[in-house]
Amino acid sequence: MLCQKVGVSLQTENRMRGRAVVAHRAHNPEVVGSNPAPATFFLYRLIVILQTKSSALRPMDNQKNISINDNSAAKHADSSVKVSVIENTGRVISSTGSFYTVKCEDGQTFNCVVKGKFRTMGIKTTNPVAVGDMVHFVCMKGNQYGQIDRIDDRKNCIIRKSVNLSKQYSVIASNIDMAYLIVSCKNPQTDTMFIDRFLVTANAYNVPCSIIINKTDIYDSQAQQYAGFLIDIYENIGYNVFLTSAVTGTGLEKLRKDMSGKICLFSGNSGVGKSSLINLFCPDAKQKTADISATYLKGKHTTTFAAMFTNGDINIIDTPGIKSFGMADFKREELALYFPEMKERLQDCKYYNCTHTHEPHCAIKKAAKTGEIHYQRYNNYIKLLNAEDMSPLE
Ligand SMILES: Nc1nc2c(ncn2[C@@H]2O[C@H](COP(=O)(O)OP(=O)(O)OP(=O)(O)O)[C@@H](O)[C@H]2O)c(=O)[nH]1
Ligand SMILES: [Mg+2]
Ligand SMILES: [Zn+2]
Repeated sequence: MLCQKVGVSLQTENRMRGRAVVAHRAHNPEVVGSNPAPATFFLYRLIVILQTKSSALRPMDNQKNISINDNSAAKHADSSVKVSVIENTGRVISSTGSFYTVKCEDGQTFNCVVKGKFRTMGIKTTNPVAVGDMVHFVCMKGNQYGQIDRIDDRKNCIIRKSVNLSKQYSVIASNIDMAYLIVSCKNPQTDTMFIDRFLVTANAYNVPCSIIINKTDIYDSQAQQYAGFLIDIYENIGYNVFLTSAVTGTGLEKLRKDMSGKICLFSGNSGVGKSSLINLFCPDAKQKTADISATYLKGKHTTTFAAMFTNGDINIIDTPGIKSFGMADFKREELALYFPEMKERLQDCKYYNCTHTHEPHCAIKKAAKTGEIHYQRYNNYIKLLNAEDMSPLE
């Protein structure tokens, strides 16, 4: 049976028989995201050999029969092997960091690994492949496992600095039509610095953003006041702000309309209700949710890897909760460009390299004084300008 599925010769199958059972278990779609069985790794290695040993993989037609019978292949399978290799493309819909689920246009999904060399191709991020990426991969006919060998150029992405590796960045997701930053005004309360760090980074990488203020059903007057404060700041500078409750359903219809036809990203602190909202929009998602900690009133980082869910014309990427959002790699001088209300006033500053801190005739400082630029945004700009994770002024 394995013979027919992957086109491996009978002689070879007999040698692999001990592993064949495991391979069949690995065919079970339930294992999406789990470690492939040893036999599967054997098959991956075969693909690598096939690729390196034969430039026979010419982009002619989709399916090829390749025969190998040489010394290096013999290390792995010492007989003539015939394998049908298929080249395929699809979108990465989940990532554990080592394994990726790729969905093709016809809806079929494949469990993929990344070709070894790929990680050392000068990509500084901790994860070369991210959810949302359009990738090319090879797999064997009838097999649900593949190996990614190329990523299409990204239209945009959300990048954040890794918590422990100061010089490394991780791509949260790519090719996003709208990133929704989910915040809460209570249990947990999201601060404006977190919001601004996210918005600035998204802006720097061309990702349009909206804000969702969730958990409105539990707001007391203080939390309601804070929600009003956030709406005042962010609607005034052009961001859409949605008020929702995953418990009562408030605001969900309006949000659903906004998400229609888009690839959406849900990001935010742990415990703000990202997965709970996704479960309502995409019931098949069945994402795990958990109560926030009673002691710290914060989330417990329930979602551990990014995954995209689809329901009709809505696609939402759920992501792990973020504690703090490290700034992406851009120069301090550029910072004001990513504050839309500052960007539109830059030409009125006297000095072209104005940092909007101490310089005379600064249009930004003036607007902050009159309240045209919200004081909280200006304060956050100053804090960010001096933040340790920003590159020094040139
Ligand atoms: N009252 C209330 N509780 C909510 C709402 N949305 C989510 N919750 C609860 O908040 C807790 C955290 O929700 P999750 O959906 O797990 O939060 P998350 O943002 O996905 O958290 P992480 O996966 O840790 O990043 C759960 O107990 C949910 O039931 C809401 O609108 N109102
Ligand atoms: Mg979650
Ligand atoms: Zn200025």
